[in-house]
Amino acid sequence: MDIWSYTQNGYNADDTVTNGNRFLIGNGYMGYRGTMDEWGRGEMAAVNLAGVYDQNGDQWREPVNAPNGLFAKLSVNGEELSLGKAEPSAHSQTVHFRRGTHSRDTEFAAARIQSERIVSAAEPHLLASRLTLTFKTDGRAELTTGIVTDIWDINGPHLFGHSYQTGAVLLAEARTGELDIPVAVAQAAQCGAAHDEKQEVTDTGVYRRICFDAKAGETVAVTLFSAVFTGMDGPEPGKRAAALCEQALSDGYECLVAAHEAAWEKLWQNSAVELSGCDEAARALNASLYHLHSIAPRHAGNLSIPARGLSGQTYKGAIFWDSEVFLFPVFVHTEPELAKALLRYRIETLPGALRKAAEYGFRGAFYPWESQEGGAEGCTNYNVTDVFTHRPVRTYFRDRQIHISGDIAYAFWRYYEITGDLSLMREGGAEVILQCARFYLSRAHRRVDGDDVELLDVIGPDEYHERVNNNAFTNQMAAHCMSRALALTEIFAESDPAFIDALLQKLDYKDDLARLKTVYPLLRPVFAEGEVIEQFDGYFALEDCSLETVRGRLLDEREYWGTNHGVAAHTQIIKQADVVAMTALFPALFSDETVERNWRYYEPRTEHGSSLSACMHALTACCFGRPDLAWEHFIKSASIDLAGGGKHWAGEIYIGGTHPAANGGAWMIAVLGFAGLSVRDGEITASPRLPPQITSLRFPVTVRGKRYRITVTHDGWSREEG
Ligand code: IFM
Repeated sequence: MDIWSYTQNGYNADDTVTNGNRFLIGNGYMGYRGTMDEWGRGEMAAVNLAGVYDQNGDQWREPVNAPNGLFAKLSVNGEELSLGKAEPSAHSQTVHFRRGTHSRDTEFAAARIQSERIVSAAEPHLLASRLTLTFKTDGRAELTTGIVTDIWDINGPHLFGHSYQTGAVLLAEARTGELDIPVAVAQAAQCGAAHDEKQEVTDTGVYRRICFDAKAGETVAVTLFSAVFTGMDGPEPGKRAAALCEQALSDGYECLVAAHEAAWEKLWQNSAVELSGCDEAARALNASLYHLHSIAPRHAGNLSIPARGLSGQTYKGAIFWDSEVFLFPVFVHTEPELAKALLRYRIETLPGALRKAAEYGFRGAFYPWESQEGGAEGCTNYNVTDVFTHRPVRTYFRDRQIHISGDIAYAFWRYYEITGDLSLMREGGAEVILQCARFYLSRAHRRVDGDDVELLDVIGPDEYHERVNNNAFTNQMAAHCMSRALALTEIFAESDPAFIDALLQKLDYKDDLARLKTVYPLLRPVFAEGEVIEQFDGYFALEDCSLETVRGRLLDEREYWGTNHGVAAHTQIIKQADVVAMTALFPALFSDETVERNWRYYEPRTEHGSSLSACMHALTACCFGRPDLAWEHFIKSASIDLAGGGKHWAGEIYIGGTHPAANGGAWMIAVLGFAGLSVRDGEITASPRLPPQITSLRFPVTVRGKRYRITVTHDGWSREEG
């Protein structure tokens, strides 16, 4: 088995949507779905842009898909050779993880179409593809290529006022409806055969029709270059896109691919986890890291990663807690500069979080549950549609999932712990933590009949139980955030008193600081050693039935299990790791016995209805020394996008796409779980807990500016510098 690529042989129309995700390529600036060269909106072909959002009318606000500059459809003697229309005698599709390429190989009666496609890892605005056409009959070949502006959107259209230019470089320009952001796509083509070319503008784009006489046995190569710029990249995106295409044309495809592959190789040198003993798992882990690298916004320095990556507009292209809790760990251990950039997004969106807290009548920073550009809250009050009535259902994710602010503070603190670098705190991280802590101070209640401090009416990670009191995970995150605010002021009081004094003064924080000291110890979840921790007040009183019982109550398989009338809401069945996630994120607080007790209680009661769930269970199983129990969760997390698992539709809403959190979770299980890597005060230790299927793990980590290579076997571990 080649652990660096994945190939699917044969064509099955039912795989169209899944393959769009499975074979995705991207570079953080844009993602190109794994569709065929000749496909369009019907097959969900899309060039999904990072950080450019638009709202059409009162539909959901979502990221913008750019026009497709790599479209290419071949006809021979008038017969269209399109997968899904003409029957292929053979077909395969491959994504190559090490090189970051997509390829297809399709045999029709009249010709064989092979293509390779890249979204350049070296030049964020550039895409290219090379088509190799081998003819089986003599005849007139017509390749229609160009820039297609009739594109797939979930809540679109988003681009208006299209204008086109023909010539050696084709150009399509349009503007978004809401914010009037220009989006420009250019295309250039090179054909290896003597040909005629006609160009035309239609209401679906600007095209060139490349016609030539083909001979049986002859192979013709056609190379396409496309460039994408938007108004977010600076002025005159059209000119820049055209200029980049001209440059690519003169550099040539081989040169672009060489630069692209070199950039990918560097990423792998920094991050590849060599897993020996199980090729299937090794490939799934490579696939996971591949997807993470394909969507990491290295070009920006202040963007984060949407919950479905760059695979489309699902979840409104928004940034969730997934970024800080599930994606950040891999980057902070392998590419700290990128981890810093992801957190910078939260610094820059702090004004949005302050506004949101104020809207709800609180002080401090309440981060959006689904964050878009500038910290705009993308989460609606009606985030689910009832499958029976087709009516929107009031959900409370936006208002009550307050653990988000603590999750963000947690990542800022981990960044400091692992890198030892306080510069991010100075750049705004300290302000983020202080404002998040202040939010919890103003959100908490103190009982009149006692000293307890409580967080009432919240939603924890388990979204099937809305509006609960004292969710253990939320209370712990809030307490941790408050305690980190205090720790930070102490660290700066020693190292840079002028900085912290000025900040506390600017934020008028003196009274809050005093309050934090008394409040946070009272908020921590109280539990006795080795006991099962109640997920929230009253959870144990809910009906304790099996997952199968609850599943059996469904009247429709797409029914939502949560909200008031959901089948899980009045039972102990939960959507995803909640208490288990708390024990995974705060291992020092819980003995192995407590972790195990809680795992054994909650795991059978967990639907794992979210792709975020498996990795938390695997991590904790490693903690209490049972990597064998972690294995199934590891495979599930790592192979999620290869297997095409996860939910694709919720009622009439498409919720499919890639699963970055599970991808990040797979790395966490391998490195933090199986290898037991831990970094405290700049010291690296490992405590191997390899499952029987794995003989060794070898991986790089970067700690306090130094790179190490860690090797873990069943007999122990070692580290080398460099
Ligand atoms: O952030 C998650 C949430 O925990 C469960 N629903 C999907 C979101 C995005 O992945």
